[in-house]
Amino acid sequence: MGKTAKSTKAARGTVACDNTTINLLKANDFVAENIRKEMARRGILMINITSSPGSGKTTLLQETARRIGKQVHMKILVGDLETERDAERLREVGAEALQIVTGGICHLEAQMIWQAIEAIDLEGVELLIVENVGNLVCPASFDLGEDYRVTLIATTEGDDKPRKYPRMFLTSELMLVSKADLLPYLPFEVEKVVEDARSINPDIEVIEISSLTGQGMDQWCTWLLDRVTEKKAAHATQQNTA
Ligand SMILES: Nc1nc2c(ncn2[C@@H]2O[C@H](COP(=O)(O)OP(=O)(O)O)[C@@H](O)[C@H]2O)c(=O)[nH]1
Ligand SMILES: [Mg+2]
Repeated sequence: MGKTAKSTKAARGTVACDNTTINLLKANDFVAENIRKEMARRGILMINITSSPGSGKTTLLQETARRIGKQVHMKILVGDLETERDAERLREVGAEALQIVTGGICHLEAQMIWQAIEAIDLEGVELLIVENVGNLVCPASFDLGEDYRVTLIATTEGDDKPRKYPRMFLTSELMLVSKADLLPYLPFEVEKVVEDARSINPDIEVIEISSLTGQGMDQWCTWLLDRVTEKKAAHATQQNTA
């Protein structure tokens, strides 16, 4: 390939828009903003759940669906590199879940969410939860158009993670210290994790939870339901002034 041909060819992972090439993250943010507008138009609260693999995201969502699935119309999108396993686990407890298989990509991107929401019926939905691919690194950089980002840190993964993966904690509104039932058996200091997370993001809220014993589940469900109420109130105000 000659030099000229090379220079006019859009690089992989870029979007050519008129004469402007928008880089991958800018393109992601453009789609994320459209998702945010669509969710605002519909009054749907959107939550992006992130964590390392195995920190308890799907188990938490199963337990959440069991507890508030009848009070609030909820749908779940769940991302993984391969398999439909998490969506199946969520459907087993009566949740409406759609699996996004990324085919090897280590995070969800806004355009994947856009495609997924076109494939599901959002009529009457009040809460859309996205379980991101298990990874504390890449998902931190991709805005999905969510209202809130919630990051789990499990007692089993060590209390040094916030400082090692700061961007995830910087961009999250809520940190759930999961598998709290295992605290008596592990060298994990909740105070240290909270201190480290707040040194990065002073506003981050914290709830200790255990999907197994139910510890913190009422607090988490109340947090979610309060945000659903706020979103609906903002939607109603917007419609009245339109
Ligand atoms: N002890 C304990 N184990 C948990 C808890 N939540 C999840 N697990 C276990 O942790 C493993 C990974 O959970 P999963 O929900 O699949 O994590 P994900 O990869 O973040 O979705 C499973 O074996 C769960 O049974 C919890 O609160 N306490
Ligand atoms: Mg999972």
